[in-house]
Amino acid sequence: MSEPLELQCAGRRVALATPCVMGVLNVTPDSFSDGGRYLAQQAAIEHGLRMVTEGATFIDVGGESTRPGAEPVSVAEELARVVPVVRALAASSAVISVDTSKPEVMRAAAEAGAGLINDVRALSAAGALEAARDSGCAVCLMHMQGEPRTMQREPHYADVTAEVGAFLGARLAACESAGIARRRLAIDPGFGFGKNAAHNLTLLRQLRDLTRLGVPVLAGLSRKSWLGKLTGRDTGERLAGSLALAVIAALHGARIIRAHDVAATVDVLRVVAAVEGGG
Ligand code: 9MG
Repeated sequence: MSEPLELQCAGRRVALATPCVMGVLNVTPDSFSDGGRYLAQQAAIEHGLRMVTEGATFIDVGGESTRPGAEPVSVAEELARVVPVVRALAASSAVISVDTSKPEVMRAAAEAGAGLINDVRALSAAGALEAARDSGCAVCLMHMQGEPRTMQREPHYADVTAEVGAFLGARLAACESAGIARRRLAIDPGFGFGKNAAHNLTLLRQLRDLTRLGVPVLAGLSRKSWLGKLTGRDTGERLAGSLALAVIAALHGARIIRAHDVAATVDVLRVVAAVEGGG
């Protein structure tokens, strides 16, 4: 089965004939400086608008960190962080994605104008399938082994690509049974989410296998800690490595690349599209 070249995001159809960029926008306490929540949100909105001008097709707004070791936040706190930013960016030309696993946040973000739900728990929380279905948003279903607090302790697979593929296939089926049409669905192997460097490299080499599930594949590779291990670089110095991974993922079939450095990632994907398209 070949994957479709578009994604239905609430009222909008997003073309994915060539790979595009999802810009990362974190609205978490490390982004709340001395100015407090309001100023942090204003800065986040400006940053989001900058990523739109740099060519992001999606902006992924997240209010709860999913880094290894991260602690959960309450529904009320996540709503307060995320909803004003989604509402402010919804009028932009990008599709606003909300990075959440909480049904209440999915519903409020959709109400505020989000077009995509990016769930690292693949709609496994009670009520999440129904909230996503009712929202009309597209959904990205991600694979994770374990939970962010502990997922990197001892990840284990017999065959990482087969296990990730089986999980994502089952979640696609659950979404369809719940009434979420396939044209609204994308999948993500979840690089770094309960995976060591060898698992991530295998998944990247075999990414094409996941496209056979028949929906667009999203890859989040930007600045991840396993890239730090490969290159010996700190977070702020991982641009070259992140771009290399973005190019490889696109060549292996990824249609959406989740990235911090939007302008540079848009450029490399334009080059990939020109080479692959023969243009
Ligand atoms: C929220 N988030 C952090 N990393 C991610 C990744 O690799 N994929 C997706 N879909 N979301 C992510």
